Amino acid sequence: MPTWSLSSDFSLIHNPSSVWSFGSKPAGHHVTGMFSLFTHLDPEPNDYSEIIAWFGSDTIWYTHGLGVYYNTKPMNIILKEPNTNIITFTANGVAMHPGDDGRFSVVRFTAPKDGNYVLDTTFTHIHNCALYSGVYIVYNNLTLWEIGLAGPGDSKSFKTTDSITVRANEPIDFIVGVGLDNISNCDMTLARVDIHLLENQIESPVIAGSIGFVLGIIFTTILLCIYYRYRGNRQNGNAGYEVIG
Ligand SMILES: [Ca+2]
Repeated sequence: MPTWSLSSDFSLIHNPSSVWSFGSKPAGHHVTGMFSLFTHLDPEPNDYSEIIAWFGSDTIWYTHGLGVYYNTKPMNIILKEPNTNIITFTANGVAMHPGDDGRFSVVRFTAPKDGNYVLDTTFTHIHNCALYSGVYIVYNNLTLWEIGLAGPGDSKSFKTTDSITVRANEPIDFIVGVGLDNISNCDMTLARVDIHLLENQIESPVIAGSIGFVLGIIFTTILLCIYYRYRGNRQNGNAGYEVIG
């Protein structure tokens, strides 16, 4: 079963990379605004260079906050910010932070093929000073899930009970916004996103149809053979009868 994991697939070189792209959506359009790609990757500039982040062209570390962050180490890293707040970055985890102007941080999954996809996601506040954040899952500008996080460590999960049918190249966006308090302070949010493609969901009717078609031809051929052999025997029988008669 093909599987994609936001944290396992994280690229330190390319954006987009494979099915994932990182970027933002503007404030004031809820979560359906135009997606803009982040443009550069920077390591934390002080003592935590193992934490890196993708930012847009107007953002660097400790400016607007808007980015997608990644802990490159297989262990938790506790980052003490210059303003004394603390963020616990989970081992090899991806985190998202909205902009101080209300822009949304977006991780976009682009479906590589038509199929039925299963989404398994968890969003968790990792700032010690966390207040309110909003998290969203949007498919083709249709909101599949929208919920608020409140306070340090708050965590919410979304898993499709069934699968959702997605066509090739359609996007599913995983989004973190400023939330109910309408400010971005302490909104750093861990994002675990795992996606599975169910196999043979689309192909199976085609295969079943092909098998049925082939069986139909074989069955028809057998019937025709029986019919012609029967007719042949009957004609021979008639001919014999006439000669005798
Ligand atoms: Ca907030």
